[in-house]
This record gives sequence, structure tokens and C-alpha cells, in this order.
Amino acid sequence: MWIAITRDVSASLAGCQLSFVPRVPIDLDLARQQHAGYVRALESRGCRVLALPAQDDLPDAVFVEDVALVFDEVAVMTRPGAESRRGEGASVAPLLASLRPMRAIEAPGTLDGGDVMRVGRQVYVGRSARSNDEGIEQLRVLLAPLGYRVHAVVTHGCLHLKSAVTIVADDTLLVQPAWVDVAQFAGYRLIEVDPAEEHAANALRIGDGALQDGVLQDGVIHPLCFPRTRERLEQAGIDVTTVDVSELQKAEGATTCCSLVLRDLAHPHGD
Ligand code: CIR
Repeated sequence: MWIAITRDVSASLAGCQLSFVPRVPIDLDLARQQHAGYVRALESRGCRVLALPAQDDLPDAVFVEDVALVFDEVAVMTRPGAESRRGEGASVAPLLASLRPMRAIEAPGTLDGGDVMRVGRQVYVGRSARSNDEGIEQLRVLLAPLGYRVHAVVTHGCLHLKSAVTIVADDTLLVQPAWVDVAQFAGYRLIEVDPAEEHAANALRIGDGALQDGVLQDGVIHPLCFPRTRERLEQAGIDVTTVDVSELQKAEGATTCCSLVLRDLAHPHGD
């Protein structure tokens, strides 16, 4: 029903890109254990996980979300804003090509998957240090015939749009109001992160509100270290699976960034 593409942690993770968090030592073994726990969480939420081997020469390659966007109709290889990350897509593209028709963002466009949030047919794209106007425009042109509408969103003080806002249920967004103007999401139900948990807006939703064998399989994977925001999510009726991703957070990642989640069109009902 859902496929999640992941990639094992690079031996060189400590050399990752960092923009808004200070560089602190990363325990590589622990990062690998935590990543394995994340993969188990994906499986527990009903994903069939396709795990790519680590790319040890590419520090940020575990963050597969940034190199591609996957819709039901098409997959789009992005062109990451950080030059050090442009080699990561080459090994993801052949796998995606077996699952979707392929498109690509071309130079001088740049786009990171972490800047792209789909809510139904609306696609919000962060205009960030990583994603430029040209990249956003290319995506707009590419998706328009498929019935998606692209909206550019300015973020401030964070790496990606999905550092500031993620979808957690149909028409429900988890937001960090300090990093994005929430007025642009006025039509949605908004859940704010707890003020003490600055980085808590990045939740990974698995599900689409549909029943699976009569059971609603929909919920989010969320970092363990944000219990207050978790409580807010649960009070809003959202099913939360927590994962300890402390070492990946030191590399400025969280839960959406470590997978590409797509509908398994060959097995839409999990059979
Ligand atoms: C980077 O700066 O590119 C990586 N260290 C972190 C990327 C995290 N990606 C994401 O949240 N989508």
C-alpha cells in the first residue's frame, strides 16, 4: 500500500551540511541504530521499505527526501541546492523509474524535497536557501497539467519548509509559527508546536485518511524528544509513533527527510 525508500547512514555523516544548527559530535553507531529504528517505525506504520545501501562518500545521502518528489502520477528528480548533495540522486533515480514516470528539475533551478509539502492537489514549496524561483517555476509548469497547484512560501530561520510545517492529517498541519507565516495556511486546521520544542514541526505522515480493511491506518512518525508537541497531536486525534533520532537531528535532519514515501500503485490495498 505504501512504499518507503530509505538509505543507510553514510560513514561520513559528520561532514554533513549544516545551516541553522551548530556542529556537534555525532555518534555514528548510534545514528545507524536510530536509523534502523526509524525503518522499523516505517514498517510498523504499514510501509514496505526499499533500503538503498549507504553512500559513504556523500555525507548527507541518508536524507533521501531531498533528492526527489513522488506523486501518484510522476516522480521528479530535484536538483538539490547544496552542491555537495547533487550526486545523491543518481542511485535513487533508477529505483523510482521502476515505480513512476520520471521528470527532473534542470539547472539553474534548485529544489530540495524538504521544501515541498503536498496537501491534496495543493503543493507548497519553500523559497529557501536551497530552493530557488527557477526550481519552483519548473515544478509549477511540470505539475500544472496533472492538476496540482504550486504555491511558493517564504520561510525564515529554518532549513526547509518542512522544518516549519508538515501535514499530519487531511487538512491538518503541524506548524512552527516562528519560521513561516501561518496566515497562508488559514484554510487548514493548525496545530502549533509547543513553544519549548522549537524543532518539533517535522512529522512524517503515513496514510491518506482511507480505510484499510475497515481500519483507519493513518498517523505520523515524530521525534521522541518532543513530548509536549506529541501530546498536542494526540489531543487532536492523531496517532503518533515516536522515534529517537537525536544523532540525525545533529545533522539537521528529522523524520520526513530520511524517506521517500509513495503509494504502492501495484498493490494499492496491500495485497
Ligand atoms: C542538509 O543540510 O542538507 C542536511 N544536513 C540535512 C537535510 C535534511 N533534509 C530534510 O529535512 N529534508
